[in-house]
Formats: sequence, structure tokens, C-alpha cells
Amino acid sequence: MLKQSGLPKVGFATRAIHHGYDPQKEQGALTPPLHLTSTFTFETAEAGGEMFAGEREGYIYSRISNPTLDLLERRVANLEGGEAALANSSGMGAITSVLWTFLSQGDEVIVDKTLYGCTFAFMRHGLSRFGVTITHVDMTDPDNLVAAINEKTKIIYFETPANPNMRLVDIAAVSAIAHAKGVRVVVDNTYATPLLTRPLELGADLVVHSATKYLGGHGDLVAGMVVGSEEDLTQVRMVGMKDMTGSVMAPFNAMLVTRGLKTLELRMARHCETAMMLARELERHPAVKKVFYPGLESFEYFELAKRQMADFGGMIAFEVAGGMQGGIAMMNRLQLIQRAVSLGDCETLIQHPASMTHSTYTPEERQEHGISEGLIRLSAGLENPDDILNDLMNALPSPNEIAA
Ligand code: 3LM
Repeated sequence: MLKQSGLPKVGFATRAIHHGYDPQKEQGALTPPLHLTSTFTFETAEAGGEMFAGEREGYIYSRISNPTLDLLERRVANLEGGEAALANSSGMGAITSVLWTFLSQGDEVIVDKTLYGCTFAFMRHGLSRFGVTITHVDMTDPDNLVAAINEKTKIIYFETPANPNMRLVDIAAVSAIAHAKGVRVVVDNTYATPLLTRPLELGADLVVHSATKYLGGHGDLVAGMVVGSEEDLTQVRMVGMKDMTGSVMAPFNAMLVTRGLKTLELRMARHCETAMMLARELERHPAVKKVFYPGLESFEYFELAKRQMADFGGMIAFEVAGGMQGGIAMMNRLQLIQRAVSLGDCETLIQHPASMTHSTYTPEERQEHGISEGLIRLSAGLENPDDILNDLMNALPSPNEIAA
């Protein structure tokens, strides 16, 4: 695509801004047009029939494809190093479209221990109702998969870093084990973004995103993406999305995500820098019991993070002295940091997974899956770093309070 527009091999931000769009083909418009249309007219009845039969290229209906979505799909595919991509109405739409495409009754999905709450609910309470077995395996040791994979296993699915406790999984090691047994690997790359980790280059087959988060970047939309091979993506588009979930992205949202991508590299640099600073400050605060951040030397998966991530990301999880009550009280004292779920926005956001994003787990399940009741999750925003830090420090319990 870039060669087509006359550009040599160029960097991430350049591709995020230019890839797949030639203004001269759109009357010179610098910003790509927004195609707000549900359907497309056929020049002749025969032409329409041929498009339905897959014998002729062209747009049919915006649940299948749309030029505004096409551009976003080309860009995200390029940034992730995939052949093709698909734009969905939400991250859950992307995840469910992939899984409905490749699974049948009797199949098994092996998932890591920690998953985003609604992904966990979809697997545990959704797919399992249709005769699909969901098996949790601790993938932080990829060797655990060797014994777990069997003839029923069709998909291995994980997040890295995982929401909310930041566990990291070695994508290359897991992919090598899975491929030796002919199993597809699906990675949720929402936390890392293609700037920090490119799972397809490490051997994964499919990447899913909640584009609601860093890709959109401004907290003004809900969207999802899938990236992978042309062959897999055609199936996800024509089976999982078109016929099973119907979860296509709206053209207006595709325009906003395409706009968000233009500043992804810039925004991520600031998210990462601020998160690193906050993680270090939290770690040395007497009222903080433990900090989970990939860039800290104390982090369990620090070596893997250095190998697998270009930077350490904008998400931090931590535990405050006084457990859950201590954490909740701290959250309620914040003035600048917003109490809200979601992540990857300009605003710094804080939430309590056990009662919010991960309330889809029972308390016993949370314990089994490594999500402590007192865990607090923070998404470092783009405000002035000192202002975020001051708000956090003012909200944390003082040494007197901890003693009391
Ligand atoms: C959240 N997460 O606050 P959408 N994959 C990951 C995610 O974090 C999410 C999805 C998929 C949050 C949303 S909780 C009610 C709010 C790693 C979403 C799903 O369908 O676009 O929300 O993506 O952690």
C-alpha cells in the first residue's frame, strides 16, 4: 500500500498517518471521506448477483464492508504486521466474531488464567452453554500447555499484559507449542497496542483489540478490531461477523479510530513515561503493598516484558494497605483522577476490578484466577504527570493512618 502511494519503507507513526490512503483519489481531500451509507447501488442486477456470488469486487452492504472501514482495516493490519483486518462494533464484538467463526460443539478453547471480565463471562457462561469446553491453564509457564492441548483443542486465547493484574505471556513460546499441535493462537493486544507488541510477528495467528481503548484513544467511542491472515479474516468477516454477531463498526466510529491512530505513537510515549514514573512512586510509598507494572525490576515478568514489549505500557495495578477498604477510600479522595472503567484515554482513570470490570467472576473464581479483592487498576492519562502524581499522593493514606 505504501509503495502504491510512492513512499519508501517508513516508520510506525508515518504509516499510522498515511498508510492506505491517496488524497489524489479523493479529490485531493487531506482527510479521508466518511462514507455514511448503509447500502451500495449495483450498476446492473447482474453485477449485484456477481458480487453476492463472490465473482466480482465491490461494496454490497455496510455490515459486510464499507470504504471508511476499509481504510481503518488496512491501517491496523499494516501496523500489526498482518495481511488483513476487520473493524467491529466493540472489542467484545471482535472477540465473539472470532470465536464463533472457528468453534463448533465439542471443541475446546484453552485460555490463560486471567481474562478481562466480559471475555471471561463470554467463555465461561456463554460458549460453555453451546458445548464448547473452556479450560484455564497458567500460560505464564508455556510448558503447561504441552500436556493440556488435546485433539479437541481448537484455540489458545490470552491477553498480555492481562487485564487487570498485568500477567505477561510469552507469545513466541506459546505459539510454537500450539502450532506444533495445529492449534490457532488468538492474542488480545488491547493493553500493549501494536506499537509495543506485535503478536503476529511473534507467531500468533489472530490479534483482537478493544479499539475503545488506546487505538481510539479519546474515550468517545466503543469499537473493536481483528487482525490476521487474509484467509482467516475472510472467514471472520463472512461467517462470524456477517452472520453470527452482526457486530460491524459504524463508519463514523471508524473515522474516529482512524483519527486516533494518527497520534497513537505520540500518546503511547506519554502514557508509558507517566505510568513508569507513577509505578516507581507508588512502589516506594509506605501505604502501597504491591505494584504490578511491567517496567519495574520487582515485577515478576520483567525479563519477558523487556524482551516482548517495546515499552512498558500505560496500565498499572496496585494494592493499598488496608486491603479493599483502603483502596476504595483512596479512590474516593481523588480529585483529578476519574473513577471510571475503560482505559487508554487522555484522562487518568481508576477502578476497582473486583467490584467493577471483574465482577463477572465469583469471589472464589477471582481468588483462583489471581485477581485480589483489594487490587486497584489505574490507566495513566495524558494530563501533566506531576498533577496526576500529586492527586494520587494526596489520596493515599498517610503514615499515621496506616499505623492506626
Ligand atoms: C475495562 N475493557 O475497563 P469493548 N479486551 C480487553 C478489554 O479491556 C476490554 C475488552 C476486550 C474494559 C471495559 S468494563 C465494563 C469496561 C483487554 C474492555 C472489550 O467491547 O470495546 O469494551 O472491549 O477493562
